[in-house]
Amino acid sequence: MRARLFRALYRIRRLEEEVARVYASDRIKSPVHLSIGQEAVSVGVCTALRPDDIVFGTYRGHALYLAKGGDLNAMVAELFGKATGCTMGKGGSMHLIDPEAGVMGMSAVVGTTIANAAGYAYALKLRRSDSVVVSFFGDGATEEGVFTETLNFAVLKHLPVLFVCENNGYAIHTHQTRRQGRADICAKAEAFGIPAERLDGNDVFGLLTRTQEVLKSVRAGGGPWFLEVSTYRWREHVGPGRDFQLGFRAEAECEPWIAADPVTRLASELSVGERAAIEAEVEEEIAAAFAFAEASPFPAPGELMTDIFQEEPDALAAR
Ligand SMILES: Cc1ncc(C[n+]2csc(CCOP(=O)(O)OP(=O)(O)O)c2C)c(N)n1
Ligand SMILES: [Mg+2]
Repeated sequence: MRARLFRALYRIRRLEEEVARVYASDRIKSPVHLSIGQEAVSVGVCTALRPDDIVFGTYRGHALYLAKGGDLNAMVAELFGKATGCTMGKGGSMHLIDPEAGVMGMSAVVGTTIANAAGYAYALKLRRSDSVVVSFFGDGATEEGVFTETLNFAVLKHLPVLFVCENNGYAIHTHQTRRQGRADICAKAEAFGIPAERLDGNDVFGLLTRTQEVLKSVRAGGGPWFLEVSTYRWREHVGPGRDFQLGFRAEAECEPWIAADPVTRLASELSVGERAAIEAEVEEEIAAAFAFAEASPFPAPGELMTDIFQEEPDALAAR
């Protein structure tokens, strides 16, 4: 399991470092919200999921997409705006989707996919499926009305949904304590009658184990559960660089998170040979994905207006 978790973490870290490196070349056609520093949240939780379980995420979704098994080539091609991308080059980094892997979508609009996740969970329940849905969102999203409305609906309908709040302390440049009168996100969930607990986002084993335990209850019809996972964003809110020079947070605040980085920690716990083999495989896979994206065509001009909205059934039938 250690090698598997290291591989998943290292793969996401290196992919995003490559995205950051290539970004200046303008090959990447959409804004990028990097998860560097936050990878263990997606990896810990998703490693506990079955392939037929479903996830919904946010514009900061590279880690989630890859941790749940989303196709790497289609992701990089999507960032390049190519026709081979996971939304045919029309969604970019903020709208990754891979239905076959159970990655049902991400959105640039803060909070929206929380309700989408509950809707999907409602459908699963009506179909008597024992798959579960995991809804990932940030601490800022808990200030949106849709968050509270969805929690209330989920608990009333006893939905098979796990809410995972990736609390990185900030919404863009504003700290949680300057945005929330009571900076206690678990308390918000508990107020609706949902069991909630706070976990360490650098403890990938702890996240995996606790998610496995919690999902037993969610899968068995026990209703929603809530995890608030403490984590930290190392880079700027959007873009490839750092933002400590802006003055809204001190670089010293990041240092303990870097010191506890699970990518480095797990690497040091593997044998030299095992680590080198994993790293070489991952580097090859990432290089191949960038080459695939580079070689892929842009969508044809005639594709400009296709696949951009769901037509009404009547309009489809009239064709
Ligand atoms: C409905 C809505 N309001 C505001 C924004 C602008 N916005 C983009 S990201 C963001 C911060 C969200 O912070 P958080 O939920 O903590 O996620 P993080 O970026 O930290 O991962 C805001 C306010 C938006 N995209 N959508
Ligand atoms: Mg945040």
